[in-house]
Amino acid sequence: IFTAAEKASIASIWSKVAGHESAIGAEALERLFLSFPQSKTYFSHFDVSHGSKDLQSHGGKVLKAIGSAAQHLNDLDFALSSLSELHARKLRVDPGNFRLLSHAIQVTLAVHFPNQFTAEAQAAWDKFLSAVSSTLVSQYR
Ligand code: ZNH
Repeated sequence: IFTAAEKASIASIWSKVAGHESAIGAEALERLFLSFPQSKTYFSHFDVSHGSKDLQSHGGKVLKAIGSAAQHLNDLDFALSSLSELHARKLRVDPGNFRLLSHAIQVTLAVHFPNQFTAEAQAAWDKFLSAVSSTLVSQYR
């Protein structure tokens, strides 16, 4: 459950990201892989060098999924149901990695949008990305 102020913070930062999903997503993944090398093990089939096509393309997919979640804050379970199924049934990513990716995304937002990324916005994004992460791991068993 998000307050009106949290929803406004999420929407305001998302409006800056929209249109730049691949670049922001690639940077977030690069930060994840550099800071937490173990997270790279899921992507052994990727070229993870700086700015690679694989980073751009996968980063774009991840950020677009987050953008679509940002549009469905009241209904994340429904909005993310097929992605939850994919992560639980097929990818089986260790749930701890979601927190690390959420952190890398927040650092990337902070670097690009310092004026928008206030303490309130950071708290709202942290809550939002945690909610997305819990939804994506909700079908694990
Ligand atoms: Zn994930 C995939 C989203 C987290 C790993 N993903 C994916 C996709 C998307 C996503 C959209 C695509 C799908 C299709 O294609 O259909 N993710 C996401 C999100 C998140 C995530 C939103 C949070 C927020 N992931 C994650 C993590 C990890 C992962 C944390 C680890 C580290 N994913 C993954 C993989 C894949 C995916 C491995 C597959 C890739 C390829 O392409 O191969």
